[in-house]
Amino acid sequence: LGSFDWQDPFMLENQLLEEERMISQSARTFAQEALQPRVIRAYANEETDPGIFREMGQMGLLGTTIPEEYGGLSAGYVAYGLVAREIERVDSGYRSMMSVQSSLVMYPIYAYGSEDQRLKYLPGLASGELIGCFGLTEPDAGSDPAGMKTRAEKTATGYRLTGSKMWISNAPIADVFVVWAKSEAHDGKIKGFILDKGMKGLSAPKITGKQSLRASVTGEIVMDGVEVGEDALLPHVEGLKGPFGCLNRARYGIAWGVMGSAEFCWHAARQYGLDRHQFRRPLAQTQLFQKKLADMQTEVTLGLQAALRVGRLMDEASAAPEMISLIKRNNCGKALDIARMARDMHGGNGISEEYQVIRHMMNLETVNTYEGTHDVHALILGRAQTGLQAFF
Ligand code: TGC
Ligand code: FAD
Repeated sequence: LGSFDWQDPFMLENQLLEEERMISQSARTFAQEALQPRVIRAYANEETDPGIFREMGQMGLLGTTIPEEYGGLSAGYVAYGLVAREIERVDSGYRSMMSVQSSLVMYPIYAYGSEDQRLKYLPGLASGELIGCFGLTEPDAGSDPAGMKTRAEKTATGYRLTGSKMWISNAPIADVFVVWAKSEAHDGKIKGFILDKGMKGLSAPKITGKQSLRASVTGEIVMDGVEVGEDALLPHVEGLKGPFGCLNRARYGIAWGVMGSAEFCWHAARQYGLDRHQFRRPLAQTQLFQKKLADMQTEVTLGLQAALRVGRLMDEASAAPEMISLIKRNNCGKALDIARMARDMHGGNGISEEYQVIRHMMNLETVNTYEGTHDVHALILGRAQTGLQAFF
């Protein structure tokens, strides 16, 4: 029989290719050396350092799946997931910055854009010189994006966009805005547009007072008759499958990412239990504490193995969106349970920024909600197994 590594019970490491192990290791070194030292202050002050995009770009962590000719790494989806796990081990907000740029901005420009659009935007986005955001959600259209009100009217030379987007990651510091609107020239179907910072009528006010994901800036996108040329339209997709094609990739990455956050909380709780003595023995020597650690270990191990399985299928182009809903929903929910448990196991110290578990817990409240809430993914899975639509 083999040996048992408590940190890696199913020997995930052994299931990775050499290139994947190297990308994961360099993402881990970067996250621990460049991001970990600044996250506590950034979160406390609700500050996002835009320079992080350039640092990530230099490390090759933006657009890892995009071909090298456009500045990406031409790596697979397992490698992308491993990067998300390492960044989110530090903070879900930093992973958000990376995954919006990679899956929600670079991917649609690569997959749905013209060659001119690819050449104009992708190298700058890959290096982090340009920062991107993705506008789908609106004040009155969150879980139901088909209800969006943003409109693109045809003009002589292009389109005029009017509407507003809400809860948009990176928006206040973005140079490039991928936004989705109902286009009158396309029978009211949803089309994607690329807008540039500074266009007349375009603004992105910051949303302040967030108690979650504070190291990642969030804003609105206000489009007050923004005039764009024909070259702003993403030509190769139409309908909700455009934004959903991007969300499939981002949701998949989140399923890995939250496991990084959960691993941080689990390891912190274990160490705290070994160090902290009550009733003349370490907390880790009590049955209740060990049961909680066993639950955390079990859920992280199963969640990572499931993410790896779906990643391998993504790399074979045979993953179905429902598989992604299953792991996004499960892994976010389990990570949130683990973070709440770790917070409790730290006692009073658990509410202090110094121990970091409460920051992860607060962040995971957002991650459980965005990119399709926990319940919306249940409805997607319920529809797939009953054939019955329960959204409305
Ligand atoms: P439905 O009728 O199911 O589908 C409409 C059309 O879309 C196609 N489709 C998909 N295509 C590719 N991948 C998927 N996952 C797809 N899901 C649906 C579908 O085939 C159909 O195509 P066609 O050609 O037949 O028209 O649409 P519905 O309106 O009933 O949708 C319901 C529901 C709940 C599934 C959907 O609207 C949903 O997933 N809602 C959640 C919204 C959401 O996830 N928003 C995310 C906003 S972005 C974000 O949160 C970024 S945070 C990033 C960060 O900071 O990290
Ligand atoms: P609602 O849709 O109003 O849902 C409220 C509650 O009702 C939830 O519990 C939900 O599960 C439940 N519910 C909804 N419909 C049903 C139903 N049919 N049956 C049962 N229950 C239902 N969006 C972007 O486009 N780009 C971004 O970059 C982005 N970044 C974000 C960053 C942050 C920090 C946050 C908080 C959000 C971000 N979002 C972004 C928006 C996010 O995707 C939405 O918040 C999410 O999709 C939920 O929409 P909503 O907030 O309108 O909630």
